[in-house]
Amino acid sequence: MSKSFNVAVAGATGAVGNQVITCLEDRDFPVKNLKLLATRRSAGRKLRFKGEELPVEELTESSFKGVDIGIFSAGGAISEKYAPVAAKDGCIVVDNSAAWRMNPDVPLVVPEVNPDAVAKYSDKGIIANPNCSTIQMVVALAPIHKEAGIKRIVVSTYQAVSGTGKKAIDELYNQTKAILNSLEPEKKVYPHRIAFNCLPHIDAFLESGYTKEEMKMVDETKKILEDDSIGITATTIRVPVFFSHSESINVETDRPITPDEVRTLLENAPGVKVVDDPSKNLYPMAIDAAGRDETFVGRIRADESVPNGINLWVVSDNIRKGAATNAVQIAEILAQDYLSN
Ligand code: 3JN
Repeated sequence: MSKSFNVAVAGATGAVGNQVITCLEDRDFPVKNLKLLATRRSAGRKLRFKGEELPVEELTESSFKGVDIGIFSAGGAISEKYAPVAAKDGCIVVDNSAAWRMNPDVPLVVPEVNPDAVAKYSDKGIIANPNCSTIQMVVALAPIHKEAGIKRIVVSTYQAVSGTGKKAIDELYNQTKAILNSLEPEKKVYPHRIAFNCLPHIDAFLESGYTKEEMKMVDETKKILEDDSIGITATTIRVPVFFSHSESINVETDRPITPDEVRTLLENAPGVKVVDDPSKNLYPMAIDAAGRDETFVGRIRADESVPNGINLWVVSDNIRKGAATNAVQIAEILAQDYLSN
């Protein structure tokens, strides 16, 4: 019989944690025992897994004893404090926050791109899951980088409110309803109204004028592709969409590559689905990507303003591939390649 594992989900009641539980079930991850962890406020709630109602327990220092894999989606502060505690107890942490991503002793993994980096988990017992906007970009760009060498990336994102969490999903819904009923919309989550609006502001602003979200895309992409020489600049925008982030990406390559070559490369790339037939109005859209695990790519065309330029439109479900699915895929690599003997 193949092995099964004790798994803990930290932040089980949040938007990503909930999806992690669904992904473990959908992908039939070999779970022996599932422990659902959250703050004391959520303890006692019940969540469904494989037809059973499991209790949510309070996350404490002793939560990880006997746990093989801990998937953390409880925010940076919890990860910073509890990931090393869990690792000390022999639990391998797959962390969804930014807390450990740029630590040189922690691998930053997108299974379609750098699965072998998982091996480095043994340094600290922690593996980091990249930011959602980074994940879908590298899934689409890694095959192009391998084939033609990417010199420069200019990316603009159109990010769904679910990236902020449940309260932002409610805010978009409530503001839209209020406005359509000629009522004054309330704002609690974002500094401005998000309904019928776009905010060029995701995460905190830095002295440089960039936001932290923009710099996560720059720094994490270089780490995952193991190439500090790529020039990357990002503009991240919050849009009134519930699920799936969309990205307009312009790349310049070292060697020439045609849009047809890019199309063929991406049609054969793991985790990618090319949707690119403008004659039939076919291109990736947030509403089609929601609930799916693939990264959808379309509008592949030459940027004729530079010698080796390509433009792409890349869409993926930020809660699934951008967070939960990617984390569970990492757990699958651990289970198959590192923990089965
Ligand atoms: O806003 C989005 O669409 C993605 C948000 C990600 C996020 C939000 C709060 C804190 C992160 C992240 O994953 O980078 C963090 C964080 O862990 O710093």
